[in-house]
Amino acid sequence: MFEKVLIANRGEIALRVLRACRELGVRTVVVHSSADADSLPVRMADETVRIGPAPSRQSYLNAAAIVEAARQTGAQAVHPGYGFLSEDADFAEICAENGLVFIGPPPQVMSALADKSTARALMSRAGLPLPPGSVRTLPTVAEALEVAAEVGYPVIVKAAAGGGGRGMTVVRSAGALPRAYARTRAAAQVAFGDDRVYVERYLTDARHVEVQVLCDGHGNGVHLGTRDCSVQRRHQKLVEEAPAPGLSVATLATLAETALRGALSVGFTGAGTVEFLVDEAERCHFLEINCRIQVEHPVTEMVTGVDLVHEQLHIAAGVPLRLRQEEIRLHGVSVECRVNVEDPDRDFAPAPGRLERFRPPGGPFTRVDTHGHPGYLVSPHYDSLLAKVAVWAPDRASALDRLERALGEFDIAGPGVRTTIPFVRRVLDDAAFRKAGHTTGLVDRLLADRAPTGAPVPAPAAPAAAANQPGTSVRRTR
Ligand code: MV4
Repeated sequence: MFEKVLIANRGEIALRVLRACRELGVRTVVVHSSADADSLPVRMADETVRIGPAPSRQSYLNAAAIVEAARQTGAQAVHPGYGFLSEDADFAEICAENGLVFIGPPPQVMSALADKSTARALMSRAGLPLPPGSVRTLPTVAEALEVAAEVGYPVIVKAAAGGGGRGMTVVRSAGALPRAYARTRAAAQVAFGDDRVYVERYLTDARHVEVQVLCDGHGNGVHLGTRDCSVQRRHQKLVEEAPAPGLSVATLATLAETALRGALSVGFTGAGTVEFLVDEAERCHFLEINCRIQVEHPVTEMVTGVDLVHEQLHIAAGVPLRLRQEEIRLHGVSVECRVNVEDPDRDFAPAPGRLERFRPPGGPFTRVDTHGHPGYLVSPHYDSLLAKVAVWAPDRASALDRLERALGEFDIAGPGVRTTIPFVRRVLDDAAFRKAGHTTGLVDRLLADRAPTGAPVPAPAAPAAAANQPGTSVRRTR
């Protein structure tokens, strides 16, 4: 195992990785921006290095400064967390050139999978089912029209360099395609410096289901079951659960096996996520592979008992996989929600500020991953994720009840601070969601159901209102 690992991230995931390192007797170096000098991961690290000012470009995305911090401190490996440099093949390459282990797959695998069109071709070759569409990118609008006519409308134009919902446009008819095609290419050129696009049939009313895999550098791999991440707003997940509900045992097994086969076929190593869309007939369609630890990894940890960050560290250190597939058993249900400092009543606009009160939930089978604390100043410079609340229970209904209970305990308050908790509670209350009958359209439906701006907002049910505003004078007897 490594003696010292540099954590090239911030917030809750920096803490999560730090804790795994500590459990394995690995010393930690936390790099940070000026804005995070007083943050919990910095306070808890063995060593810290300030790598730049608040803006991410000059700090958490500053590869040269991170490599220099590793050199100065003698760190042997870099854990990139999620976001920032976690899926940057060039950064992985720079680490290798400087004698540092990048905790993730080899750079060539990362860059092959980062190109969604290449990923499609590779996975198709490995036998994974794809949404109908073109495997090659389409350099002319004529070819795009041809593919769209073959697969039928609606279609989705996707940037090869995109991913995670960035750089895609849904097109309902041939008349609308030329403009959407041109617009997607132009936007991709600006965002990624790469304007190649491809066309797929757009699958409506599907679920977003993903499979967690772990692969070592010796050709071994295991899958750790499925997660449903259909509850998304503008491709930001709000609620995630494991295992994916409402699917047959056969579908779940097929998803897990094909995902692992796909990952192993390209020499994937480390912790990865293979994303699928599952339609009403439970047909599965490969979307993309993510090469990082994901925000929603705790739900998989809670149903498998496997510490995914421990496994990432062992794999990166060259240790053969310590798990055999038959040892991985799924037990019960875990549901997680994200607590973002955003105002659901103002189109989820960032609502950062000083946390005058911060009291996370506790209790049985309740895990809170957060870097928040009373007095913490949430910076406007970064992602708005403040906490994740994940619960476990023997069955889905009990897990949802437990998450409701936990969210009711969460007391977060400060001037200008708002959170996504009230919105997540509407999701948990939704009848279709409760029955596991929801699709990726759930969030838009909930947002459309709301009173238009300017109209009186209906008062929420009394228990929810009271639980949402701890510290008000409302008190109910038990
Ligand atoms: C799709 C799709 C439907 N059809 N591709 C979004 C994230 C990225 N990994 C791929 N995504 C999607 N790709 C085809 N051919 C639906 C999604 C999608 C989605 C779309 C609209 C609203 C919410 C969504 C949530 C998950 C996935």
